[in-house]
Amino acid sequence: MADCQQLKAQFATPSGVEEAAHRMADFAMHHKREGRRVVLITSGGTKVPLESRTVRFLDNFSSGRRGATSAEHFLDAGYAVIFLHRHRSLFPFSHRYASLNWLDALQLVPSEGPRQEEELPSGSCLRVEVVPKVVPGLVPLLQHYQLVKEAGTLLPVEFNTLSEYLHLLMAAAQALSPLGNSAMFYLAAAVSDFYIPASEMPEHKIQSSSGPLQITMKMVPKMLSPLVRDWAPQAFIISFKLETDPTIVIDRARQALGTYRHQVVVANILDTLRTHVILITQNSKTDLYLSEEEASCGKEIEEKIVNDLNARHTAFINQN
Ligand code: 9Z3
Repeated sequence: MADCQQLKAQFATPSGVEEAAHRMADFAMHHKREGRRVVLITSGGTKVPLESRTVRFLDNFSSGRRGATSAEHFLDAGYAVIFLHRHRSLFPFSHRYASLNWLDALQLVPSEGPRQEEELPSGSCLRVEVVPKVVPGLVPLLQHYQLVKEAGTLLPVEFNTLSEYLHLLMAAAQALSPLGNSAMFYLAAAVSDFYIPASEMPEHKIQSSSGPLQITMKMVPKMLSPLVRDWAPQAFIISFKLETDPTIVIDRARQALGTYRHQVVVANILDTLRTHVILITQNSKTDLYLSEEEASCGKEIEEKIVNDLNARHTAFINQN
């Protein structure tokens, strides 16, 4: 089991963590005063370096879509959101246009009047305009995003490596501890189970001339254990369990609940992760599905997950 001191000894504190810790603490205290619940969402994969002057690393498939979409639904439900996400993974609101080349969404038009943006050497003036059909739904989305920005209810915090993730999660747990049971942890990031300790990593790029590569990796300490037991014992904690084999996913989720004794495991299977999840608690199992019809109308399964968890969080607060 890992505690703060052990983790700090195993993973040197990356730069920037202290500053992010202050931002998270200020954010949490502000929203506590406003009477708002706060959810910490972790999102995206982690990068595990194989060399200290890193050229190669081990990564995973997570796009951050689950976390980004869930953040929007938590904001709609009145939560303040700390969005702890992998650098360049999908981001709330903008993820809808993630596959777009922005240059295709913009066009240059001759500019009239005084608010010209760029004067070309020829003396003609042009301004940039959005091509609406390339970015459908942009206006309401932008309005929504700007409202969230004005309300100050979304705090993005970035990580890149496994070590940054671990330190920032620890700092977030400290930041949220004054909120007691009105804090929620929604741990959707796909965190590596394996890493190479700094002391065992080659400094320079591994040479292919040395032949086939064999590496031995250590187990990453299970953060859920100290999180539930020591760092946020009053909070409402949700972990995710991903499997590729549907026959084992429920058992594995129940095992995690038994081991860590937190509130909910959201189980999902790689092939169906956008249309089916199973919410497991100590005494319940709830299947949530997204039908083809719902998907074709732009509905997302995260809306159902967040509605369900919001209700469970209310019951949890009232019970405690
Ligand atoms: C999940 O299961 C998430 O739902 C996904 C979302 C990563 C599948 P995307 O980011 O995907 O929308 O592309 N997250 C947790 C996965 C995980 O690694 N869980 C660990 C495990 O299963 C426990 S914390 O052992």
